[in-house]
Amino acid sequence: MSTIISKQIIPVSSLFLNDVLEGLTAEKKYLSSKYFYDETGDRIFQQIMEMDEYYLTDAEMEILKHQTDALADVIAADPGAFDLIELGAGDATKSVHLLQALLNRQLEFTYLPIDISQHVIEDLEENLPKKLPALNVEDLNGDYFAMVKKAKSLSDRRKVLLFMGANIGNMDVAEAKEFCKALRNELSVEDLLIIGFDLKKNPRQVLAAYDDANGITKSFNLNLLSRINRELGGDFEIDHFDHYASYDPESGACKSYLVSLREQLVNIGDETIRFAKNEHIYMEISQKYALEEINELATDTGFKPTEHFFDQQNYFVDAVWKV
Ligand code: AVJ
Repeated sequence: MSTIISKQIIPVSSLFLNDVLEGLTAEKKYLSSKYFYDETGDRIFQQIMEMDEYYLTDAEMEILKHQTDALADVIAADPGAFDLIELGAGDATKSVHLLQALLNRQLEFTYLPIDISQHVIEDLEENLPKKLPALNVEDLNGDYFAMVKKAKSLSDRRKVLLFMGANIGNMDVAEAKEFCKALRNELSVEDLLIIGFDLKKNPRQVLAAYDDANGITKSFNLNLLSRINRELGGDFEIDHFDHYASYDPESGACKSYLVSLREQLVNIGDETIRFAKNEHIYMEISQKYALEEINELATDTGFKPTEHFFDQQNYFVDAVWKV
């Protein structure tokens, strides 16, 4: 016998369509960078991480490779079993080093990776057991908060949250504050957050990472227009848009835009969207922080910053925040 439980399923594409139309009919046009990561976007992001200009990946990799033991010490300071929840796990190439160190210590934990890319999670599901056969993995695909709540409902073990890779940079400072507050509300005293920030540095170096000579970041941004064409039946002429990146060393905001190279009409579903010549679409923020700003964010949102792990060049920091 089988029971059919009827539940309303909102297809991802209708959320995607709603968000796209909301952004492109707004007075100042914008699209959400969370939609960059379809299969093509995932591939282009891999290329970004391999670019000479994109210093972030190497910097954080150096931290995870060379300070693995110190990081593991922080996590193992509390002797109890735990859930290690990684928000935005990606392909986990960086976290693998930490996971290995935790396994070596024979700590009792389950790794729960979360990513907005379905494709990335499927990859991880297949490849992680090959790399780390002893690891207990439970995949959580979906929204960060829904998944943290779900993890809490699955077990009452203490939670160690990883939010690395400067993923928090994709929020502006106000959004980051709301996010950290909300995260804090989900956590209890024995829980831990390890969070990665890209630090303010020479403005030319920051800008180059988002305005690379080979146009990989440009194609990363343009891919979202192609994705709208593919999935929502849009008719963007990709060649009629250019990419523009800017960095403001004062605020630390690094922003990406697409610029319409001519006056043009674009159809998406039943909507027609008009672009003036040189009109821009705001695509993404990659916020950079000074250490004082990071600590302020922690204390303003109810966390206690306890340790900081830097790469040798001080490009990047993985901060440990306690509740
Ligand atoms: C994945 C959010 C860390 O902002 O540096 C890279 C995404 N965008 N190049 C970043 C990205 C353009 C990246 N994060």
